[in-house]
Amino acid sequence: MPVLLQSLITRRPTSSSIAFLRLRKLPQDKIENSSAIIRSNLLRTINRAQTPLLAIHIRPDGDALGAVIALALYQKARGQEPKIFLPEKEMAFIPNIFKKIIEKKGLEVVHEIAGQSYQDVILLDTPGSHRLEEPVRKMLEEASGTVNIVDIDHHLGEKLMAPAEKSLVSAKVSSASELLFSILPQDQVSQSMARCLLAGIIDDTTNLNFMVKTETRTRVKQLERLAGISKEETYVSLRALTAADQDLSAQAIKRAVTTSINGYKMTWVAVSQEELTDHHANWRRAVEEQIGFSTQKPDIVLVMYYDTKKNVYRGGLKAYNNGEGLDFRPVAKAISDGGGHPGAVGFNLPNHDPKNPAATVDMVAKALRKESI
Ligand SMILES: [Mn+2]
Repeated sequence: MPVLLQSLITRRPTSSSIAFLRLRKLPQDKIENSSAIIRSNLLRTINRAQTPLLAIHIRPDGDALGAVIALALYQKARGQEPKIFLPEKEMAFIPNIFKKIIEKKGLEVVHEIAGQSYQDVILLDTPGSHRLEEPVRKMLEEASGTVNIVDIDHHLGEKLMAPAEKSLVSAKVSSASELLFSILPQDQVSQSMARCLLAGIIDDTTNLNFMVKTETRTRVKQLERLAGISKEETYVSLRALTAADQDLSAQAIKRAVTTSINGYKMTWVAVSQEELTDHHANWRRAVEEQIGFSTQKPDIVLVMYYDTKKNVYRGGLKAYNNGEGLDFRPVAKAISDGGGHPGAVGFNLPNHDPKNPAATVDMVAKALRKESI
């Protein structure tokens, strides 16, 4: 065996290699890190950054958007020049409630980073660097050490993306929006900022049905006052629900039926072709998540409905509560060559009789049992 290899294998740590290990910056996990010192650290950096880049996670949800837009509004009002990074392709998916504020307040959104250098980067609602948009991740990797990174997040367990003293991480809040609200000076939260923060909390909590923490309700009440709009109105505009959607959702939820499958609680609801008009658009997600996040705590939600675009009855299975972790893909495949994600699948129901939805439920239940769910 070559001497070098031999020495590598048999090497014992010397005193200098131990010192090296101690000095080396080991990757640290995101743990609760929200002391008063961290909060004031964060606010100081937020207040000082002259032209920061603000970035959020890929495929941003309402919480990420609400938090990043609220922060941009706050900094802009103080005379700073924040830039929000959002890929061009995401622009079409930004809910109107946010789009209007970006336009009305003239917030700067950038789609590229190439060539630009930023002294400060503020990350929001992003669990780890694998959830950053590619250009942002690349820039942070290349500029390692020279960029001042700040992180505001409510996901624990992933790797830190900023130094611990610049990472405000807390799971005592519902959302990044709530966390940001908790550090901003109350008298500097404008109506537009409040609308964004409220929308962020309502999106992550599905209208306060999920992840509600000790102070969430109080903060939502404060934000409703500052925003001059209720959480219900916010939920409706976030989900882009029409009046017809709201009526249908309410009716559908009332008639939902719960049954048991191999120890899992499955709640189902059926919506027929006759119930749907041109005024219905986004009712399905509202029905499904309001059932899923309800106090009944079903593990599986089955929605059977007429798909007005595909002109066929379809079914959707979604996992909630104890059902999280189930894989419905084999079931969707078996029913009618359907598919999707493990916990959320769709499939055609060519033999569905809207007058007898229970028969379809039996068929789906059989398929679920057969795939040993
Ligand atoms: Mn979030």
